Amino acid sequence: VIVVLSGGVGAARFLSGLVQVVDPAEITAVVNTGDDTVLHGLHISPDIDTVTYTLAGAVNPVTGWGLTGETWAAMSALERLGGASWFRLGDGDLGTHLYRTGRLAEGATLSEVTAEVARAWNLSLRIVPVTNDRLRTRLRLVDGEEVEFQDYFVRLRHSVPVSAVRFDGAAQARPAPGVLEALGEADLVVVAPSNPVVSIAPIVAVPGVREVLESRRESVVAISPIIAGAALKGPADRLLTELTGASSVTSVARLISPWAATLVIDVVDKDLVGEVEAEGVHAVVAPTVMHDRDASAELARAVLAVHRR
Ligand code: FO1
Repeated sequence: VIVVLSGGVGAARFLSGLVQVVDPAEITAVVNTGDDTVLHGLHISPDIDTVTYTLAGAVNPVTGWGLTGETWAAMSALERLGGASWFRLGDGDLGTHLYRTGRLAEGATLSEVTAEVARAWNLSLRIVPVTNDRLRTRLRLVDGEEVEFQDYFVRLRHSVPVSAVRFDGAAQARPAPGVLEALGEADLVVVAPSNPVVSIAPIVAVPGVREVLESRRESVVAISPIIAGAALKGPADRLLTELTGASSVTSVARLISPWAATLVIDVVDKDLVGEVEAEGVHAVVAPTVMHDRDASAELARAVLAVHRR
């Protein structure tokens, strides 16, 4: 069994490669819920939906989130009424949020709802939220204001300086059923090329997760989301610079070193192998840019080869 610690778009693309080279029934994605939000009274789980829609072949290929061929009638109606429309919810996507919100109100857990949605899309990999309890990534801006993740990411277009990040609720959160067991028993734990500060860190902040990773550090392989100092998508480079002083594969290595033995870095960063290894992390060089499903499968093969080494 392979467990993949997952954020949104980068993780979804990696998983779309992994399912081509490993039986999906052998894969468990443990997904960040720190980006979850409530808007219009609806519970939205962007990373879970991005992973689900991508593996279903239904994701919008341009944005990497939301459904392909989406229509926007509900958003137009909302705009007419003066409702909040900065977070774009397509008509089909809204169906997912209505279903999730309704099921949670009936008393179902987020893991149950996530499994139901995955089944409806005929997926055979397991998609599990890291926790069924409330977990919210919050960012302190340099002007002192603290905002929730989607406010930072979408409303403020992740273009404002951040002085600190915290994971509200993490200390009280219990791992979702099966998460610690899957991590403890997996042949391999892959850390997807997701933002280490706001996608992977909240997963590791859930009590018990870090401990089990530390205890199995040799089986944990991370993929750097930073290539030549920059993130392909989102604010990982910016946040790493603001919060750790530098954005490079070396800063990623420093963050994961306590609980991951190996970091896969892109070929363009091959000269940084020594720096990464000085952080106590074994560096493996491979093409990591997932242009298409074939490139994703190639990266998945490279990660599996590290493990079989
Ligand atoms: N990202 C945006 O940049 N703008 C949006 O309006 C937006 C809407 C949205 C709706 C549903 C969903 O599942 C994701 C959505 N995202 C949007 C992406 C999301 O904010 C981020 O990709 C993740 O939270 C970061 O991992």
